[in-house]
Amino acid sequence: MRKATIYIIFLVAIALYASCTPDDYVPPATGQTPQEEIVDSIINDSIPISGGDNDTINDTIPLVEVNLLLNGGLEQWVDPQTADPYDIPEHWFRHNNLNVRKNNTIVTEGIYSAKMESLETGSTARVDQRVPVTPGSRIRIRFSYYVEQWKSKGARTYCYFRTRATEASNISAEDLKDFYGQEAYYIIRGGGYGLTYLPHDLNVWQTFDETIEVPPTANYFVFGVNSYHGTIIYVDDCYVIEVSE
Ligand SMILES: [Ca+2]
Repeated sequence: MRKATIYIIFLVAIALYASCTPDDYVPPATGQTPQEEIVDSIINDSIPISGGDNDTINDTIPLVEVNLLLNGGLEQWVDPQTADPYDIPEHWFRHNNLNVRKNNTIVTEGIYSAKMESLETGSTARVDQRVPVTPGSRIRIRFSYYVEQWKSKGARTYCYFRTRATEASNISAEDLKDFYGQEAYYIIRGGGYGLTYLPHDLNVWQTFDETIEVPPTANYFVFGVNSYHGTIIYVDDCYVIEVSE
């Protein structure tokens, strides 16, 4: 057979193979609702892991089913009473001040968010909730925030790990810094990996999303966000998720 003929046959074979390549392949329906697909797409986003390695999380469990926080969307609030006028989000710690208010105008999930505005110097606006965690596991911390006004120290995460449920068993900041190193420590007391305070573009919803290892002695985690005097932020759509390896 002449070389030219062989060459033509070769080209035709390549063309036939290419025509069978599924460029227009459509995956079969998964049976998921659009909401579940959105949730999966959120959690399937690749996330940098604390410590600077290149691992990613590909957990397909719907986010809504693994949130360790109760009322993470800040939708349920205790109705203020004359004798108890404070806005208290259900399942979150109560703080007897007016620094945190139920808000229905600047919201990114549901119909309510928490407006955090310290009303006097030295009085921190704080939302926080304790959840049980598995020692040595990894947790993903994700929440949305909206900065309306920023001054000096602004706002940051302020979280604790505890050996037991009580405040007295908080693991010290020094021990946490030794365990994580200063850069990763800022995930739980700052604005994320390497950042002292939350990034604060004004008047836009931003997302904090970091993953961190639970110390081997910790059985509880207290998720918390602090906002300091002169700053006004809104917090909504909070998650603490135990990440499967
Ligand atoms: Ca909400």
